[in-house]
Amino acid sequence: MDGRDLVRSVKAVGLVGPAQGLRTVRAAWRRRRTDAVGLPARGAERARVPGSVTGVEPGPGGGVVRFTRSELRITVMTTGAVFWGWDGAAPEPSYALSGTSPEADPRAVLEPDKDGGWRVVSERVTVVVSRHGAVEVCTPGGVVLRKELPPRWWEPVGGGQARWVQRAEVAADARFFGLGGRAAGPRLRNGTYRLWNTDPGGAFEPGDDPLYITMPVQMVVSDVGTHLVFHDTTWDASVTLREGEEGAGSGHDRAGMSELRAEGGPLRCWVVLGTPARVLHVWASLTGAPALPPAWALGHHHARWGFGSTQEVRRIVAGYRERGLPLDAVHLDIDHLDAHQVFTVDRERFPGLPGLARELRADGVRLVSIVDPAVKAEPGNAVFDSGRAADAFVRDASGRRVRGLVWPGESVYPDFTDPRVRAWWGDFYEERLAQGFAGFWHDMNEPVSFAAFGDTTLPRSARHALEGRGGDHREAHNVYGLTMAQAGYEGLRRLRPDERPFLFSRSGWAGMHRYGGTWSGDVATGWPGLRASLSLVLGLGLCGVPYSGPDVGGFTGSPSPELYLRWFQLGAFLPLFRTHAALRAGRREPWEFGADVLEHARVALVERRRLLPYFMTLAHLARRTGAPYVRPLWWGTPEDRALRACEDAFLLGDALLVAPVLEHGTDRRAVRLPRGRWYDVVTEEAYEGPGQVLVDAPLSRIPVLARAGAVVPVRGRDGELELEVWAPARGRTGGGLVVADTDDGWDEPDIERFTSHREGDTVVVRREGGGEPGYAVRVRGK
Ligand code: NBV
Repeated sequence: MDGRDLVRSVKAVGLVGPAQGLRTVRAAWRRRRTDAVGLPARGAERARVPGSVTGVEPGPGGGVVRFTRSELRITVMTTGAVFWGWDGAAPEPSYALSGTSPEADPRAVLEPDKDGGWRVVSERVTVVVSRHGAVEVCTPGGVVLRKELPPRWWEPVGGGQARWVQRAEVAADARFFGLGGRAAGPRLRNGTYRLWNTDPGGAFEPGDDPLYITMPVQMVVSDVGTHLVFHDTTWDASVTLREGEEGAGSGHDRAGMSELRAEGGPLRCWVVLGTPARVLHVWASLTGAPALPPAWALGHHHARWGFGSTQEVRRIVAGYRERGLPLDAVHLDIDHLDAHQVFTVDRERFPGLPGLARELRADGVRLVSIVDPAVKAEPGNAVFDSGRAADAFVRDASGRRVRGLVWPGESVYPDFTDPRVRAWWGDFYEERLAQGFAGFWHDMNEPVSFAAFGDTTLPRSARHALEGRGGDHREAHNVYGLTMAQAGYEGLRRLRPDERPFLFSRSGWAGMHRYGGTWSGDVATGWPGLRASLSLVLGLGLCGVPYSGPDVGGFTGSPSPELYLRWFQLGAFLPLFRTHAALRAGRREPWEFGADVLEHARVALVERRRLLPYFMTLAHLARRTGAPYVRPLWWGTPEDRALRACEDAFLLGDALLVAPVLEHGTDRRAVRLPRGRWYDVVTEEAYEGPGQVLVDAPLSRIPVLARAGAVVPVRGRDGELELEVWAPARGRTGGGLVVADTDDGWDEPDIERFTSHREGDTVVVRREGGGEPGYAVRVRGK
């Protein structure tokens, strides 16, 4: 047991109590024993590199380059996305891709390059392969964005999974983002980042890594260009990043470096270059469109572990109503279940749930249910009995059902990597829908099994179907949450075909956005946790997961009124706006922190409600273009190094810049502005970018600035959609998009486009193609 294990075992005992504590020790031993028997022993290994080029075979989009000890397939797609795979690796099968295979670019040509190498030339990208297997991805102008050195494999002498390492060089000024949800970002500093979905146990702070969602997706931004790189392997891996150094004109730059070491899986990679917007657009075309949340899910959600009874839920909802505070959803945590068992209800403390749901619904409030994957291993538990009959649970190498320890006690785990099991599990959402739930919150799906030491998950030797290919937990672990989300999403689509499912999941992997969003998980209450909340949302957005948000107020303990308020004010501008806290944590209702906080929180809630049409528009744009709602300041100008360094503010869509207060005792803060004119949305004072300005940040609000010329859809006093237009600077024009949708169904509203310009002192707004805007227009910032 090392130091980390000790901390974890103390935490585990703290969570489950002393009686369970002993069981976590037993569970840890059991997992260790299972692996001792079930995992292949690591014997002697042999190293391998590709060797030298022996020939080529041209094919659509590029072709295959053969080496003495491997072969490399390169395909450039019509979108400009580059795929390359060693040892015969092809794009499929893949958990990340959406299944609609991208089309190879028929115009790309494979031709000889200097020194015995080869290159694939296409309109958007050139890929150069050296004689020894280095792969350079270059812009059409010939600038190298990324150079992958020849890979190295270590192969077990007796056969089996090969480990591999792939090192890449990038520009000296390049900055790294992504790799899933990381608490210490969004810019990823030098260090090693593990790719293994992990419940940190207890609550996490910026230093805790990895967390619940890891993915081998990086966005790399440098002066010469932006690219996204995706190493498509689900296996346990780690990425070491080292930013480069510039030799201050001496010509001796040290390149940036990114090295991926994987415990197995195919060595294959996607690279997309272009602007951040283009890169994510292509990424969404490869991996599928982000799920569109129903309109209500863009409002305010209130959750808590431990409401404890329907009376308490009614009291909270009445508290919001009596104070005139908008509320759209209430989330019930595991305490509403019968002895923590999934798909059950504690009917004593939560009697008549369907009635409660109807009552809340009449007030415009939806109920959301937690769903944990682990099933209590007890005959008589309906899910267990049915899953046993359907052979739905994960087994070990000797064929026994793997048991873990979670909230309901001894539990078994559905194998969501089996399509049959996904269909079986999806049907259980019928029970939830019958209880009146409208949305679903997937938790503990890393998956977690409490353990006093070692990994708090399933044994690495546990067997999984992996879509019929068969394999073990080393390969399936990282996609457990993703495939559970798929099961839930597809089940809901069958059960309620007319409604957009609302689902968000703690764990996931590349591609999870097809099924729903995510949230921060158990972020520690404290100012560092507040900062981590923003890091997670930004980083996930750059990996293609646009809908997320933190536990406002933090998961643990009791935030000071100031911290609570600052968190609330930030949360109001993030896609998932949810207050939540742990069982024994302090209150999180806006009225529990004094009259001032209540009034300031009210302002944030009312502003969120006013901005709902804008959020809905951003949700539609995310689905159609892959662009996240929340974007780093460098989104439109990645070559601006000062913006690249800025981590404490963000763009919400094209129109707004939000500068949250992330420090105690602040009433003014510095804000970095991208170029152009920006208006403080409250004072209407105009600032000119690029540059840094000092802006008031009194307790009553965080600075929000609107881009001059922006046309923003908002909800007017009568509830009708209006256009809020921020005056363009003289001689400039502006505009904005609107997707008017208040629905929860599948209608495809049009994208309406508007332009703004000045005629003398008058600001004129036109619908694209000419004509009146068709909505009330309110001009601001003149
Ligand atoms: O279900 C209880 C909690 C939940 O409130 C939280 O949001 C999840 O992240 N859950 C974790 C399990 C217990 C964590 C200590």
